[in-house]
Amino acid sequence: MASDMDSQIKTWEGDLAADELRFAIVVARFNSFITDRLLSGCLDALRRSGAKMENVELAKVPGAWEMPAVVRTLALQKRFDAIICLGAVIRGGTPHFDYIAGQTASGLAQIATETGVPVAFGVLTTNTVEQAVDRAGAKSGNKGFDAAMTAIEMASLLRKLSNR
Ligand code: INI
Repeated sequence: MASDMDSQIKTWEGDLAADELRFAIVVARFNSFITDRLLSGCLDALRRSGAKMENVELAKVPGAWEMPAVVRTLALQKRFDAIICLGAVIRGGTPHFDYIAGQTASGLAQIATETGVPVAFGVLTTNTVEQAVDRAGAKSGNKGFDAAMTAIEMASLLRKLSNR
C-alpha cells in the first residue's frame, strides 16, 4: 500500500505505448505447435499496444538452445528497444530438459544484463505438453502475449531512464 511519503519519491515506470519502439522476436521452431501460438499472442500484444509492424523483426531458430547466440547478436546491434524470446521446453524422460532450460534461461539473462537491452523470457519450461498448451492460449493465458507486454514496459522504462 502506498503511503503519503511515497508521493514525494521520484518514481520511474514504463508505460505500455509501443508506437515508437522497435522489437526483435526470436522464436524456436522446436515444439512449433506451441511456439506458433506464443508468436500469435506476442504479435497480438504488440499490435494492440500500437507497435508498427515495420519496427518488428522476427528471427527463427531451431530450438531454445540456439536462442542465446542469436539474441546476443541482435542485442549488440543496438537496433532494438527489446527482444522477445518465445520457446517451449517440455520435460521428457531424460535430463535433456534440464540442460536446455537452464542454459537458455541463464544465457538470456546474462545477455540482458551485459548489453542493457531488455530480453523478455517467453520460453515455457513445463513438465507436460498439457501445461504448455495451457500457457499458449488455453487455460492459463498466453505467455507470448505476457512476454510482449513485459518487453514494451521494460523498453519504455529504459528509454525514460536513459533520456532523463
Ligand atoms: N528445444 C526446445 O526448444 N524445446 C525442447 O523441449 C527441446 N527438447 O526437449 O529436446 C529442444 N531441443 C532442441 C535444442 O533446443 C537444440 O535445438 C538441439 O539440441 C540442437 O542444438
